[in-house]
Amino acid sequence: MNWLIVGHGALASLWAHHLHANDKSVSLITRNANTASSEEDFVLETNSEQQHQRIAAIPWGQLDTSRLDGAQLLIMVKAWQLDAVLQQLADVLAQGNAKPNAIILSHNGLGAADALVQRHPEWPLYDLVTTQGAWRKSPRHTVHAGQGESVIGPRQTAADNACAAPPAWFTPLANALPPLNWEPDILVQRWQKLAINCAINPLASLAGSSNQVLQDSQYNAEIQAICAEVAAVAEVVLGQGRLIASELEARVYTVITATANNTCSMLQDLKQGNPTEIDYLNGYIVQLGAAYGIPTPVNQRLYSAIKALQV
Ligand code: KPL
Repeated sequence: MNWLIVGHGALASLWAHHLHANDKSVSLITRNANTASSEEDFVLETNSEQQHQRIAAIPWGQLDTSRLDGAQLLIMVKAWQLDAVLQQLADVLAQGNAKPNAIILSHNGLGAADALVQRHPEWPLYDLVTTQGAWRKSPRHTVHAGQGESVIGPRQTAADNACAAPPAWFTPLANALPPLNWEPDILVQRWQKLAINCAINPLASLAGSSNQVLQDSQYNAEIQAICAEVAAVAEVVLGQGRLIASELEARVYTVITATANNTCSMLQDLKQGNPTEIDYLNGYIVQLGAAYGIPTPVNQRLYSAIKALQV
């Protein structure tokens, strides 16, 4: 089974490491268009223990269609990068008859590359939602700082009936980095993760601290309000009773505890001077709220505060 991992962030490296350590054929697809394929030394640090692995790195320019045929692509890029990456993939796929087994997308937020995805109903698309917490000490050194959990399922819209059984590649992926569960109704899980990120990412980023800071009771009211606003918007988009504000809140606190030592991805982005995913998180809620006449003042305030920090 051939796994191709697209992404340069901590989570892409984390999954590449775990698949490789489980004897899977894994290659990282790199940004550089014209350099040669090579094997590179990557370090994964878990509980202060370092594990070194040599993982194949293939530049996009060298990615011929034969490598894509029957492969599982795990695309772990930022929400704002997804459109360009999927366009690049569409261009490579258009050069031949290659059919990937699976194109698995994993990023924070909702709404990324929706228009492009709709133009490719033939793609075998899946969404992976994870609360694993990881950060990069350097481009090839990743720290696994928070033991989260993951779910994966077929991409679908609110109108679809989700009933698909897990494909053959699911078990090897689940064994590589557990816990990973199969979830036919992945859309509702994406919304739950959206609420988690709408709360943790901007609040921890504005505090300039690891997720632990949100265990302080001074954040309770804001976390409650964020979850209530997300649930109100979700009620219109997903239907009544699919997201319950109090359950979202409980999940936020579970993830805060599990990832207390992690620096959230938004704060990592801000520290590195990169764009954040705020448009696909609180920005997405504000946009839908405006479209459906649902007030979202707390998400709006956090959205504006993070936008003001972005270079
Ligand atoms: O998804 C995350 C992120 O940082 O983006 C969490 C789960 C909140 C971990 O920090």
